[in-house]
Amino acid sequence: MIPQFEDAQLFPILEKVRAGERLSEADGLALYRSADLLAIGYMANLVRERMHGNVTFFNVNRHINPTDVCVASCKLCAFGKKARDPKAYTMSLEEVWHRAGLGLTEAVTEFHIVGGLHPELTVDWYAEMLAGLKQRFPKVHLKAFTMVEIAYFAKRFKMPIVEVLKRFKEAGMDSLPGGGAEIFSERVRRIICDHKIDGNEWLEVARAAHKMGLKSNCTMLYGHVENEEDRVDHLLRLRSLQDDTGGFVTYIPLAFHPDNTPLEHIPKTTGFADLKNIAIARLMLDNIPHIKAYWIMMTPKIAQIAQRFGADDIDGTVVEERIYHDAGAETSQGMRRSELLRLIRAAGREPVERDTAYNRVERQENAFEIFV
Ligand code: V47
Repeated sequence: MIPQFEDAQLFPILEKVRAGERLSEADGLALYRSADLLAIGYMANLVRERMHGNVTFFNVNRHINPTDVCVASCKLCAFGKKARDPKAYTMSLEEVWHRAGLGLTEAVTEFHIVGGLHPELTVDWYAEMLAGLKQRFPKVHLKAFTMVEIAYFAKRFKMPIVEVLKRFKEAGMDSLPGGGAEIFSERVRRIICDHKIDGNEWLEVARAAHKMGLKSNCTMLYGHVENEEDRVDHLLRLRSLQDDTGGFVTYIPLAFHPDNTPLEHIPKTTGFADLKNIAIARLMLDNIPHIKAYWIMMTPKIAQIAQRFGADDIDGTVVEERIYHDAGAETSQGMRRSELLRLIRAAGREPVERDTAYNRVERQENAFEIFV
């Protein structure tokens, strides 16, 4: 069957997609330059259903942000604060462990832990935080620290990156989240996150983690001052590292939220752009198993439609999100498990609760509600 495409230039890409062939840089650019969202979504959905059938994955997780104190001053960020800012916070270890336990914690399978680049917290403090969480919640997977935090710790603690990773792995870190990658283009990084590690360093920390057997996610921040070439370059660099290590589990495109950042003049992304970024990722990243439509960032409505545009994951209950809400996100800070199930089913997909490694979690529907 030949589907109706408005943009005839996409037919050669359709042939490649049908044959399971890898798409090129030129294909990536053609996709970004096309307005035929339905054609792009159709192709991404073919790939998504070939890989995951009718399933949409979600998890029951909780975000923990131990501190918002950050030595960096990234223009993209509304979360980080200077230590002298009266609104800045740093939790005590007891507070981290207490907050982790709020609500019905036996339901949670993952803690997602990221924070600012704090100038004073020590390697022992972080290791104790992880060990304390593991001791109190031995069944919960600790997905902790972006590549940017790991690189900063290495510099500040004067330890090689592999030693930092090793220390945290021994303390209980199970994997790493995908944040901090932003966009690898140096020209763009100079504008949105000057002084942060560069794209190559981000990739090298990920490589070191993967080599040690730690899996991670990966992200791309879009919708600010980047162009189509920057986005395709970013995807290809992730794909290339994945060819080497196989360590990325999930890719999450992150839409820039401008409120309360120095880049507030930039308009918010559109639903069209959000869906296109999901679909093009599914088409270009043929070696990364999962594409996540993060509902906090895209809104539950777009994340739901994204399940027909290439995404196979919608993230989880989250419970207490700060990074996007400081930047003006209007979504709620958490979602009940029953609501996730409803959204997924209404998109005609079969919801499957997963743990961080995408093993199925079996439990009785509505046997509990996790919430604070
Ligand atoms: O690293 C910061 C981005 C990331 C803004 O691995 C912003 O499963 C938009 O990485 N507007 C944190 N984006 C979120 C993240 C994430 C989220 C969900 C799941 C996973 C995962 C990872 O958010 C930061 C940065 O790239 N960010 N400020 C902002 N104003």
